[in-house]
Amino acid sequence: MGATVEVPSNCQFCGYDCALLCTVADGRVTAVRPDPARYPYGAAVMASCPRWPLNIAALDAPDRVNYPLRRVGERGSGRWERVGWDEALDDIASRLAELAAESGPETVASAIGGPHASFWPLHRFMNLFGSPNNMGIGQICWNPRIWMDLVTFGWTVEPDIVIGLTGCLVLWGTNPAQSDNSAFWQHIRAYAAGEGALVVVDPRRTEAAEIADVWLPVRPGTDGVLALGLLNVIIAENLIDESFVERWCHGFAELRAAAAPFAPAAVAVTCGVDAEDIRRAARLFAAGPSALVSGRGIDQTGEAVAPTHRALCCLRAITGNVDRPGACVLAEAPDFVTEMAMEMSDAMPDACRRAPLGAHRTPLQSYAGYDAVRALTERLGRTPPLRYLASAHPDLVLRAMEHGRPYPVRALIVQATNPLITYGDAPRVRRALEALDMLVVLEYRLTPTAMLADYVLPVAGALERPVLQVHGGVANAAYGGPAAVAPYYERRTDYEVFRALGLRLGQDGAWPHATLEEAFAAQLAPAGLTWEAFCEAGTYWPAPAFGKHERRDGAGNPAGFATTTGKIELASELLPRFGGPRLPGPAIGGPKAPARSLTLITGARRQPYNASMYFEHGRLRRAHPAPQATVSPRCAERLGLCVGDGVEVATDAGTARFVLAVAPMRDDVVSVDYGWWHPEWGADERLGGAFESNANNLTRCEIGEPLIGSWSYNAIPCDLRRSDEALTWPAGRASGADGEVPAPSPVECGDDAIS
Ligand SMILES: Nc1nc2c(c(=O)[nH]1)N[C@H]1C(S)=C(S)[C@@H](COP(=O)(O)OP(=O)(O)OC[C@H]3O[C@@H](n4cnc5c(=O)[nH]c(N)nc54)[C@H](O)[C@@H]3O)O[C@H]1N2
Ligand SMILES: Nc1nc2c(c(=O)[nH]1)N[C@H]1C(S)=C(S)[C@@H](COP(=O)(O)OP(=O)(O)OC[C@H]3O[C@@H](n4cnc5c(=O)[nH]c(N)nc54)[C@H](O)[C@@H]3O)O[C@H]1N2
Ligand code: SF4
Ligand SMILES: [Mo]
Repeated sequence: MGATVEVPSNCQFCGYDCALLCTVADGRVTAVRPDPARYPYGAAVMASCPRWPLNIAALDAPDRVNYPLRRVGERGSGRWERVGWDEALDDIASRLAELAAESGPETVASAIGGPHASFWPLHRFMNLFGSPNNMGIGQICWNPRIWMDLVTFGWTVEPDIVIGLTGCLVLWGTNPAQSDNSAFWQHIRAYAAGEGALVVVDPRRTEAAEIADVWLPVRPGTDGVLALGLLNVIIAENLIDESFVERWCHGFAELRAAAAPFAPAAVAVTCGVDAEDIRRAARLFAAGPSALVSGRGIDQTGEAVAPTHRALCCLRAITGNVDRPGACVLAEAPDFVTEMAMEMSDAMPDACRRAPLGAHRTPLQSYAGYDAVRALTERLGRTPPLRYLASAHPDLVLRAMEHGRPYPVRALIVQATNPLITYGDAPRVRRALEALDMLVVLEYRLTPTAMLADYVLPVAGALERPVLQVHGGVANAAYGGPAAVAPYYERRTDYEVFRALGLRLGQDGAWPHATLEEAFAAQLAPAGLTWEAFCEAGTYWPAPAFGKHERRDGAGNPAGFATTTGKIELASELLPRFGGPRLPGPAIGGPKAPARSLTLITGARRQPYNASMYFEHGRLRRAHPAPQATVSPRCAERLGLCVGDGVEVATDAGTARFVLAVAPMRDDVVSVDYGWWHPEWGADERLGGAFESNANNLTRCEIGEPLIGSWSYNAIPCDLRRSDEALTWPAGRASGADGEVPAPSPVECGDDAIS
C-alpha cells in the first residue's frame, strides 16, 4: 500500500467546480472534503449541497462506462462489445473520412450541451475537419443575452451587486435559489436583507420572489411588453440619466417613441401584473445604482427572446447603469488565450464557413453575424468565442439527419449532452439519431442518447481530470484546478479523444499538447501564470475597471463602445443589416399553437438534479422520487386534482406524465420538471424510460426568434388532466415517498458486466 496523500481537485457536479481536498492512496480517492483555501469555496454552499460527497462513488459507479464500447446488433438494442482505444479511434476516424469524402465534411455534425466541459477541443477538431455544423443549446441558453449585449453595448455586461451600494437588483426569469447553488445566491440573500431593493419577475413565487420588495408574476412570454412598460414609466416620469443618455446613447428619441404606447395600465393587462407594481419597479430601477440578472425564463420564450433582451439593455442604458459600480460591468478581454483561438476557428476552410446548415434562417447567429460583431468588438481588443455563438439550429440539423435536406448529416459526435432528454421534441430527436450512419457519444454512462450510439467513448470526469472554466471566453476570469488522480480504468479526457482523432485525420501541428494540463498551461501562459501557480489559488480574476468608455487614447479620444456608432445603441444600426428591428418591440413569446386552458413552463430548476444528471443516485432519488407538475393550490382545486395525483400534460407537440404538486404561482400556469429518466432501466425498457416524463415530449425546437432562432421551452399552451395510466415513479407526495429506488443498471457487454 502506497502513501496516503491529500491533494487538491474540484467537484465538477455543476458549473461552480467547488474546491475539494481529496485523500488519495494508490491512485484511488478514498475521501473528499471541502477546501476552504482555494476558490471557489463557500461554507454555506458546501453545507447545503448534497452532491460533492458523491464524488468518490461516482469514480467507481457500476453504471460508469470504463472502456470504449461498440454497438453489436440493432441500434438501441443495448448490446455492446468492448474494444480497445486504438481500434475504436481508427475505425471512427476512417469512417468519418469516408463520409466526408462521399458527402463533404459538413455531413459530420457535433452536439454539445450545458457548460459541463471545455468544448474547445471538440470545436478545434471540427474546424480542422472542416465542418461548420455544431448543434448546441445556445439559442436558448446564454446566446440571446450575449448577442444582444454585443449588439447594444459592444460587449457583454455582468451584474455588479454590491451590498450598501446597489440600490436595486432585478432578477428577471432566473431563480438562483435552485439554479445557482453557489455563493451567488447567498450573496443575493445578504443583499436582500439590507437596504437595497429586490425586484423579481417570474410567474412563480420563487424563493427569490419570497424575499423581494416587488414581485411581478408575469404571464409567461410577455416579458418584452413588461420591459417596454418599465421603459415607458422611466421615460414618462423623466427618471432617465440625462447626461449619460445625451453623451453615450444612440437613438433615444426613437426609443421614447417605441415605448410611448406601453403605459402601465395597458401593459398590466397583457402581462397579468399590477400596474402600480410596474410603476414601483420602474422607479426603484431608475433610482439605482441598479443591477439586473436575467435567466432562461426569458431565453426560452421563442420570438420574444431578442426583443426582451434588447429592452433590458435599454433599461440599463437610459438609467446610466452601464459599466458603473453597483450596477454592471463590461467584462475585460482575457489576458490568457481567447476561446476563439483555442477553438482555432480561424483555421476553418473558407468553403466550410459558407456551408453551415440554414445560416440564412438565423441570420445573426451565423458566421456572417459573428464576423460583423467581431469586426466591431476587436476595435476595442475583444474577440468573442465563435462556435457556440454561430452554432447551427437543432431544428435544421435534425432535419438534415432525418430527411437529408438540404444536404445529409450522416454522423454526429456528441460531447457532454443528452439531447434525447434535453433537446426539443424527444421522439423526433430519437428518429433523427436512428437515421444516422454513425453516432459517437463521449459519456460517463449509458444515457438514453448513448444507448443509440455506434460507439460510446468513456471519458474522465471530476477528480480524474483538470478543469479550467473561463466564463464562456468573454471575461478576464478563470477558475479551476488539477486532477486528483489519473483516470480510472481506460477512461480518457475529452481533449485526448479529440486530439487522437485529429492526429489520425491529418491535423498535425494543431495538437502540440499531449495532455489537457499542458493545453491549459499554454492557455494561461500569456497571463504570466504557470498551471501550478494557477492551481494554488484556483482562480485568476483581476477586478475589472469601470467606465471604460471614458478611457482616453493617445490623442485624447474616449474609447466609447464597440458598436457601429461608438455609443450604446438603443436604436441598433447593426440589426437591420441582418433583417432585425432597430428597436425593442412587443413580441409575445411561445410557440405558434392554438390556445389551451393553461400555459406551460418547463425546466424551472430544482435541486438536487441538474438537467438529466444525478438520477442514478439512490439517496437523491429517495428524497426526490418523482418528476412534478406544479400548479397553484387554486388551480389544483379548480381542476379537481390533489397533491400526489398522477397527471398528464398535453401540448401540440405531445404528452408527458408527472406527479402533481402545488406551490404559490400564477393560477394559469403549469410548471413541469425536466431531465427525468430511469438510469436503473436498460435500453430495452423504452430507452431508459426516456419518454414517460420527458418535458421535451411537450416542446419543439422550431425557429422562433428570427435572428438567433430561440425556441420555446416556456409560454406553451397546454392542458392538464388526471392520468389514467400508472406512473412508473413512486407515486405519492414527492417529499414523503420512500419507495426503494433500484440501483442503476450496470454496463453489460456480451454476457459479462464489464465494470
Ligand atoms: N424542456 C426543457 N429543456 C431544456 C431546458 C429547460 O429548461 N426545459 N434547459 C435547456 C438548457 S438551458 C440546457 S443548458 C440544456 C442542458 O442539456 P444537456 O447539457 O444535454 O444536459 P445534461 O442532461 O446534463 O447532459 C449532460 C450529459 O453530459 C455528460 N457529461 C457531463 N460532463 C461531461 C464531460 O465533461 N464530458 C462528457 N463527454 N460528458 C459529460 C453527463 O453524463 C450528461 O449525460 O437543457 C436544455 N433543455
Ligand atoms: N439544480 C439545477 N441547477 C442548474 C441547472 C439544472 O438543471 N438544475 N441547469 C443549469 C443551467 S444549464 C442553466 S442555463 C441555469 C439556468 O438558471 P436560471 O436561469 O436561474 O433558471 P431557473 O432556475 O429555471 O429559473 C428560471 C425562472 O424563469 C421562470 N420563468 C419561466 N417562464 C418565464 C417567463 O416567460 N418569463 C419570466 N420572467 N420568467 C419565466 C421560471 O419560473 C423560473 O423560476 O441553471 C443551471 N443550474
Ligand atoms: S455547488 Fe455542489 S455540485 Fe456544484 S460544484 Fe459545488 S459542491 Fe459540486
Ligand atoms: Mo443552460
